[in-house]
Amino acid sequence: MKQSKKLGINSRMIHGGEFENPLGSATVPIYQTSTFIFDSADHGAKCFSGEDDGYIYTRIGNPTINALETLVADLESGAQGIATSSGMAAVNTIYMALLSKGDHMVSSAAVYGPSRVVMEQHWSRFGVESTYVNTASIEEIKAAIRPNSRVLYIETPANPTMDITDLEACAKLAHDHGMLMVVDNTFCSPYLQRPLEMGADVVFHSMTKFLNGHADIVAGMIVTRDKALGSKLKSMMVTLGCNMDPHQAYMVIRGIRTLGIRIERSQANAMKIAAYLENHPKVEWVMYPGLPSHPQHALAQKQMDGFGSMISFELKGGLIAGKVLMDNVKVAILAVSLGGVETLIQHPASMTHSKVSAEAKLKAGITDGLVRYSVGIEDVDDLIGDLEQALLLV
Ligand code: LCS
Repeated sequence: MKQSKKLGINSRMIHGGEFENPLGSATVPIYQTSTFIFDSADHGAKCFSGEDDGYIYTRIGNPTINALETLVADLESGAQGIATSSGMAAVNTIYMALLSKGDHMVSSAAVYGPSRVVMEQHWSRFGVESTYVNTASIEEIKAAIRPNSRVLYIETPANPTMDITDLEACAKLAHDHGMLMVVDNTFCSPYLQRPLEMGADVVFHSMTKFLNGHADIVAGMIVTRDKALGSKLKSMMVTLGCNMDPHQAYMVIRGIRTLGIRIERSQANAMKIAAYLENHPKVEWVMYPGLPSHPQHALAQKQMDGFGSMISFELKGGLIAGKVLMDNVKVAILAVSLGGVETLIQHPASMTHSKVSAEAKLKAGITDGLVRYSVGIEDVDDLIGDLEQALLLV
């Protein structure tokens, strides 16, 4: 939709995304095809040379996928969207495009486990170095920067600690040192936080989470602030072959239509649940950016448009008590993933972050007793009642 920039974010989530629509379909059609017919041999050659922007082959481009890419790029205030088969496909496309042998990356210590493990165990085999620090401290980041540092990789709020990093300050620091800043915006979605507007160069998502929102698809998206970087990442994605499928793209477009109302509902629930947990005598601590007790509550207020729906907490009885809780909730589902309409509970130390070394987990604040709770859109009284009955058994 041409004038979409002028509309508010809720309207753009419904009417945004560019696609040709000769038949007047109210929704984006699914072009379930691997390849596209050329008008002539000359036309095919022109498509490959770039003289003609016609579609060639779905790994390279597809109208349904393009509709999603233009939609998310618009929501993130970016120049180009690159859809990927999963969030991890986005992570690896970024690492491969932006880092070479001998380069160094500085990253948040608390990040989604595999984003760190793949760098430390695999990209290191190809000579890429990395240092993991508490990015809530600008001083720690500064101290980690080396002459060969090329990328500052930030996850905020961080999975699963809920630490918040100052995006504007980090973008300035990265650029002062000739580095690119990459932000994993999965926990917020563009509805709550737009890192490109704060100076980031690349933002990406596991769209498996909030953007799709219904726990039925695995998908990823990279968005760049400028076109040249977008072309570089796009050609890497095409070469790696970690493209999205058209049906996947359709599902995410459908999910995004309700992103605003889902987030409003789930974060209102989360605020009440975080306050309930904080006041519960069996709870040791709660980390939720909306609580005044969160160490970066003021920063969260400044750079986020809401506090989201992810909570981490620890019970006074530590891991044993946490396991009793997880085994006894009946409305929340015991499963990994997050950001869906259904409330999920999981144990990062033994599940999503199990492959991160014990030492690294400790340093990043991922304690054995930490329980992660992704709040859905159920009736909040049912969720609190569910926690209440399970906490009685602890
Ligand atoms: N980034 C973040 C912040 C994530 O939470 C995840 C997945 C990814 C990237 C990778 O995305 P995927 O390939 O799964 O689409 N996070 C998960 C989690 O916390 N539980 O299960 C998956």
